[in-house]
Amino acid sequence: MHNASTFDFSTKIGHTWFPTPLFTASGCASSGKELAQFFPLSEIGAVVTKSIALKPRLGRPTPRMAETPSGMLNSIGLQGPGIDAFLADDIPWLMTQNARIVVSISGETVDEYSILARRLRSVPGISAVEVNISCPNVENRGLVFACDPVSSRAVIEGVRRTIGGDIPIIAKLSPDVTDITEIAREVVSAGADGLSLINTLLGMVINTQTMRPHLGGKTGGLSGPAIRPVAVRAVYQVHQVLPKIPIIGMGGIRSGRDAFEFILAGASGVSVGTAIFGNPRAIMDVQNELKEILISRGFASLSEAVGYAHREDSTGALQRGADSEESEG
Ligand code: RRO
Repeated sequence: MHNASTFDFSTKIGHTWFPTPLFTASGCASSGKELAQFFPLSEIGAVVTKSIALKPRLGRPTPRMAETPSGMLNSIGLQGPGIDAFLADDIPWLMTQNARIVVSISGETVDEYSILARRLRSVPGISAVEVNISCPNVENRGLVFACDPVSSRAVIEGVRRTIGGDIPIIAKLSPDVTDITEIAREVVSAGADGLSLINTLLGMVINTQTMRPHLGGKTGGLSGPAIRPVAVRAVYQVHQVLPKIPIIGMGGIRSGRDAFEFILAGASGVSVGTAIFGNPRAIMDVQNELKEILISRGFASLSEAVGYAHREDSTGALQRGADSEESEG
């Protein structure tokens, strides 16, 4: 049996190495200032920052959140300080924390993504750039680039060309498409080194007292355990067609067991998002639990477990004590 000191928990995206596969999910921890009160940010794989736009944005009208069965809807609308203030304040602060940093970017046009990439190119201390082409809360659904293979490719090609070869690019995709593998193939051939799967699903709540949409922006992005099977399915499908491409899996992860499910589906890393709102230490809890599960199931490294569910031979799973696995939940 391996133990905590010999087990290799590290993961890689492009040429960047992370000591653990646990990431914050973009948008759920801003730039990490609040989370840093609860644990040292350097102890997780990386902080993935809230998607940053070129200019400061106030976001959508309130209310911006709604509770839903086993989840929540958000309609933030890319509120944020804009790239200048972000580079002046957030990045230097994250560096004082010794955090690994994945910067998430969001543009309204293909050119805006390239301009953002140019701004990041020479900034030291950035481990990767997450290119968010799947925000559901944009004014015009035509701006959800990840719903269209041609637009997805154009954004990623532009960022790749601008940012050069030194910083890995992770494309964040939407589950609201007929075939997510088609978009995944397109962005990878355009130069993405990894994929974040999945962004929120477009949803809606109507207030039955007012008889009107609850959210100021009417529709919002659905997250939390309600979407976990959709996310696991997306990771499984994409890993099947692109087995060498690192995937960061996310969608309703609350425990090490949930994270393990994503790893088995084919994720090389996992992000915790919505769970942070209820438990700011959730990501540390998931990290410790996932490591324990992997060791107890006899894996010598995280990478050995990535995509295990795709193996046809189930005897390995039995040897690893599948009979005694805790109940699904
Ligand atoms: O800011 C948002 O409303 C938002 C974004 Br950018 C996103 O990518 N996903 C989401 O659920 N909300």
